[in-house]
Amino acid sequence: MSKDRKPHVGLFGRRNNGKSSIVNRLANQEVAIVSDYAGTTTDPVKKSFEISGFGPVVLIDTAGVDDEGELGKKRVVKTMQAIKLVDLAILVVVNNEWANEEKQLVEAFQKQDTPYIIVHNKSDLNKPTDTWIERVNIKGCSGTIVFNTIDNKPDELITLIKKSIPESAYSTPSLLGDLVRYGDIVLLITPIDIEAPEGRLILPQVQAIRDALDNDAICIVLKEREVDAFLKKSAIKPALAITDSQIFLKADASIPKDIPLTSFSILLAHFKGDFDNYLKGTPKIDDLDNGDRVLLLESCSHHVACDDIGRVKIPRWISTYTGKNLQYDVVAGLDKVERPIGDYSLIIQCGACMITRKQLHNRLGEAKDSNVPITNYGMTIAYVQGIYQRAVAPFVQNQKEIGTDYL
Ligand SMILES: Nc1nc2c(ncn2[C@@H]2O[C@H](COP(=O)(O)OP(=O)(O)OP(=O)(O)O)[C@@H](O)[C@H]2O)c(=O)[nH]1
Ligand SMILES: [Mg+2]
Repeated sequence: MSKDRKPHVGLFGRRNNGKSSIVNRLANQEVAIVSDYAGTTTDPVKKSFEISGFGPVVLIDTAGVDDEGELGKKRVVKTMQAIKLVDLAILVVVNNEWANEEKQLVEAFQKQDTPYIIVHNKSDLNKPTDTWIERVNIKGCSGTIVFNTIDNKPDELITLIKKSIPESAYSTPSLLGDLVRYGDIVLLITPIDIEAPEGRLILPQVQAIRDALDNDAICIVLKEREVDAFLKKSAIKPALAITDSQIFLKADASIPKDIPLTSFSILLAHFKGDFDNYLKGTPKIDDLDNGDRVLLLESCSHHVACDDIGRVKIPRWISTYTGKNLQYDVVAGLDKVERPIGDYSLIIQCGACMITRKQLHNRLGEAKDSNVPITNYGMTIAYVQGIYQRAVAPFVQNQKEIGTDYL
């Protein structure tokens, strides 16, 4: 599903603040040139190594953002561009500085949705004041560290880096990556009913087609009522079938058991959702009891098909499956959830095709912190229809991870 990659961490700040010295501390060796000449590091430099207690990482050391002159300005542009490359930024500050240089960097991190931490370096010379700590620890900042590279161990910094790097930093995601190979045939079952938008396919379907082509696979797109005849007539054995979640049962009956079958929604859940948590959360449907509240999170506010599935179908299916009297709330778009998240016994997130991975993970963060079980639209539908194991199997190597006890 994804290619392993090393998380990228960038060091930013004014010249001479000790960015390169911090790189060396983290690497536990002299990988970067350090000197008291302001402007030692000129271009962004990538250093790939293993941080003890953390693992492999790519550190990007940059030129100071307060560089001057014609050449200096060019360096600053390069430094700012490097923000795009990093999964986490470390802003290195000394002497309680908090002026334009720092503010502009923070603004750029926020604009690019890049998590950042702040290191107050050279604290052996000047300690940060409480006022400074309070001032810099604004929304979006994942934490501050009082540090010096002379005699401080980097352990606390490494722990903060670990905590602040998003999961997405460890992989380059591909929707179908590990599921299909060169020349494989993928069957995409897409109902064209009244809920289908006029004259086009919906985003997850388009994304799946594109991803299959990127993986040099061959796509066959057909409606659910054509599947039986097609398989019989063509003698083609697809490597994978992907169906719209709403016709899971029909697809399950039509697609021979030796062909992996999943849904667009589960594909997306695995691609950009919190899949491991969804796997843990889905079987919690069985624990729902009379009076429990279920929250359905829809990421878009305009899609009629999702609207109906979130507001009508999923509640109906869950109620039928559990036989319990449950309360359902639907929150659309990125609207605020009015009730405290702890009021909910289960959260069901849609495929989130309209929002970014970062937005989705931010949105689910609170639920995760409050230990409220989370699942996904497609996984819920598969679960209550009794085809969950088959639907998630393509993504799960070890069957135990699926939580088959309930089956
Ligand atoms: N006292 C003290 N000096 C430090 C500390 N960290 C770095 N230095 C010194 O500060 C100077 C600049 O350090 P560098 O690591 O080169 O700083 P930099 O931010 O990479 O600088 P540029 O590459 O010029 O932007 C060097 O002389 C370091 O030895 C620290 O925590 N305390
Ligand atoms: Mg440097």
